[in-house]
Amino acid sequence: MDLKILAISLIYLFHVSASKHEKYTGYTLYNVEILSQEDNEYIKGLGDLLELDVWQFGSPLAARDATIMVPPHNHDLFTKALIDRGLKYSVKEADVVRALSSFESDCSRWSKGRNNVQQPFTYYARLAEINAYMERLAQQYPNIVTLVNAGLSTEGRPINYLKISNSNFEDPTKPIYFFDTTMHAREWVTTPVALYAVHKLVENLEEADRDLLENIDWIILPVLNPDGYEFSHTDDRMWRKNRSLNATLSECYGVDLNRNFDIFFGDMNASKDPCSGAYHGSGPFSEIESRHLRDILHTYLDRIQTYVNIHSFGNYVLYGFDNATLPVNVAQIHHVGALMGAHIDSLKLPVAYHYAVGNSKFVLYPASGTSQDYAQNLGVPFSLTLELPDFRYGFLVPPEYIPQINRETWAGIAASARASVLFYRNRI
Ligand SMILES: *[C@@H]1O[C@H](CO)[C@@H](O)[C@H](O)[C@H]1NC(C)=O
Ligand SMILES: *[C@@H]1O[C@H](CO)[C@@H](O)[C@H](O)[C@H]1NC(C)=O
Ligand SMILES: *[C@@H]1O[C@H](CO)[C@@H](O)[C@H](O)[C@H]1NC(C)=O
Ligand SMILES: CC(=O)N[C@H]1CO[C@H](CO)[C@@H](O)[C@@H]1O
Repeated sequence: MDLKILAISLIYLFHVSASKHEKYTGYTLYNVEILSQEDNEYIKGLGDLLELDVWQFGSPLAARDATIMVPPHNHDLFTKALIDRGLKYSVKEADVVRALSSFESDCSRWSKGRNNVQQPFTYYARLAEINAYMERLAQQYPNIVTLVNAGLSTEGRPINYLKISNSNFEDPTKPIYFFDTTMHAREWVTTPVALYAVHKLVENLEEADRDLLENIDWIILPVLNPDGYEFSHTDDRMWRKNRSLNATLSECYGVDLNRNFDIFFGDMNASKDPCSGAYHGSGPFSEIESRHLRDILHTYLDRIQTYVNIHSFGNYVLYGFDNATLPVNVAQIHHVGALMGAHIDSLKLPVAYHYAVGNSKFVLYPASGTSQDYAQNLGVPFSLTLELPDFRYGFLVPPEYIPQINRETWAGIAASARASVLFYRNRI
């Protein structure tokens, strides 16, 4: 390339990357010690007043801090409000732009080191690469892998999933294990986990894992929110919702898909405000993406034994219901969730939390309209939410950690899948 063109491209790249993060100038990330559910309530209340972005609520049970991003004009009000309530806090990241830039350069360094030979579960791949990988596997392993297009997103991107089965997905004696990732756009580290699971089942099935294909059919959906995911790459790394716009209501884009399901809709800690990160949408299933997920659950309901909605971050395995009523088979759900957490913990890094396992309302914070509660209420025996580790980086998990998260999470998925088989045979 001509040097002048190179220089211009570099300036352009630098400019794009700097201006992309500009909106976070002066934003700060805080840790806040949470001692009770009421403290989370208090934070939630402040959130609406002070335009906070609550990356994660705290858990009094698991002794975990909340992680909260605060805009520059509200730092003082925010810290004053914490002091008023006697909440301890610390600055986790004084300069969010710096953290974003450092994450970005980390990603490009990681990619350069890859020499174009790595598979898309080893880095933060773009949607096109993820879809290409899925297509390639479907072509290369037609006896095991079927690529299904669930439909399009609002902006017309395909929402794809893979069915993986060595019995043509037709054996009624096999349970289905279904999981999805990247429902929230900025939770990038979840999608590699899905692609790695596909890899382990299809391209790299070990002798010791043969039972996972013999005894189970799989549905794996790596990017539930493709518009939001791409937007988080091109425009705003911190985007959470989808990219829908209801111009009659508001100028703000996006719905929190995990508040949009038809269960306790709008009851607990979802937002009616279209500008909020937890906006629940104009009604249950107003969003195309949540409807696609609903339809998969309904289509395969008779055989789905376990559904897992995978998020980042916090090291939790959670289950319903968020209205403080436990499902009747809670003992079995807890057993499967605890197995999952323990298997992940057995491979965890020292810096990571141990997994906390329990009801989402009691362990963390109640939310309404989640796919977890929807699936549980629909009749999926084990419906879980898995929150992956962040190693203290929040959503900006450096790519060096991807192989670790893939490996440990796969151990948890495999263990819970094996347990599902026994319960399915006994119809629990
Ligand atoms: C987002 O929300 C809009 C409307 O609220 C919906 O029509 C659309 O299907 C959703 N999905 C995407 C990817 O925008
Ligand atoms: C937009 O909002 C209005 C008012 O709540 C609602 O009646 C309408 O169905 C919404 N449209 C979409 C596409 O969600
Ligand atoms: C909570 O929701 C579940 C599932 O819909 C329902 O069975 C239960 O009765 C509800 N509990 C309360 C207290 O409303
Ligand atoms: C701010 C808010 O809506 N908080 C609610 C969260 O959910 C709990 C449990 O239902 C309610 O008690 C809070 O009022």
